[in-house]
Amino acid sequence: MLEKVLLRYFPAPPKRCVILSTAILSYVSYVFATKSGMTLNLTDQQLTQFLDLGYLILNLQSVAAALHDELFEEAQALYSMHAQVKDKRTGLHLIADNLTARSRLLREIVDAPEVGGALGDILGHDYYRYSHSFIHQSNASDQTFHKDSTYPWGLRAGLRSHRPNWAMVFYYPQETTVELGPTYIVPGSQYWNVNHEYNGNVYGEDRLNIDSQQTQNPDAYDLELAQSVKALDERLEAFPVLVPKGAVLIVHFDLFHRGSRQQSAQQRFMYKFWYVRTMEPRPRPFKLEKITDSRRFSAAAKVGEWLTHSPCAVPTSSDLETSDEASRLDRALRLGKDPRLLEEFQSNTEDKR
Ligand SMILES: O=C(O)CCC(=O)C(=O)O
Repeated sequence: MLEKVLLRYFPAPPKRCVILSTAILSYVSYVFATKSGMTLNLTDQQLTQFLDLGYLILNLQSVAAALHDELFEEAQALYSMHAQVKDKRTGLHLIADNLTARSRLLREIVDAPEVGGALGDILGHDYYRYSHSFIHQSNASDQTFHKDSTYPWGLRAGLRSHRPNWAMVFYYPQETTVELGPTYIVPGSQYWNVNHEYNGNVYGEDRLNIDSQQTQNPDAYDLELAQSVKALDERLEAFPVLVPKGAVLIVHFDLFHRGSRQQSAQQRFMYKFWYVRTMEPRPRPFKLEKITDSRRFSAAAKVGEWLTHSPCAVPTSSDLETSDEASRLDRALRLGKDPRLLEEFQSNTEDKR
């Protein structure tokens, strides 16, 4: 219908009309979805934060507070059943995978308009919830910083991408303090890498200090973990996600993060979900705002342009000198079409890419 109207008033070649009408329709449906209250879309500031720092914290105003207590109890019950089951695989199925299919209460969280709006803006409105999910309980151990494997259960497969083709949702059914063992994240680390693509390695979680063992002295280990972040990039800094009951953390799939040890008798649960994009990004109005580390500007702008079809002004540069990974990436993205770079990006070895 829209195409017919456009053809009557703008007698352009049909292909151009189709492109124009698709763009207008996408824009109109974006505005309609935003205004109608079906989802709560991200502001430019929130989307910029996601592109820059790789995470967003959402408080779900649309959900009754009592729901979080019920989901805390549900996690507790599943973990006590898990402790009693002898067969490891059966036990694991109680706390992992297809969790939303088994819990009506949990569906209220993932279906909340705040979650749907954010995921719709990051992954496109036809996003898909992958079957892998997990209820994490803090325990006596500290995890090392890692990116989740690109295949469930720690296996190595697929490629990482600056573009948000995948994202994770962490949901906390209780207020989370340092004593309870919060998740630590490294804001901005979604664009920096470690190379673990050596011979025969099937370990998919790209861990920092991969061979490290938790020491007896927790303070010394905290320091070692903080130093592993500095070794990746001097300007990166991890922080604990201390959130009120019922908060949701949305993270870029490649953000470095870790679980931390429990320092109190109280339990802490975190429900984790993986989400995936199923369609190319559609146009939406967007203005990139301030980026906290100028070395991330080109990456945020390039990904922002791809994600929204709105221009984000990537400055050009002809400097190919290398120093730290952050600056190399920044220059690479500014150079854009340099054939030497395209060749390196298509290399089969992670070192070169
Ligand atoms: O338990 C947490 O807070 C984090 C768990 C985690 O890092 C993971 O499952 O990848």
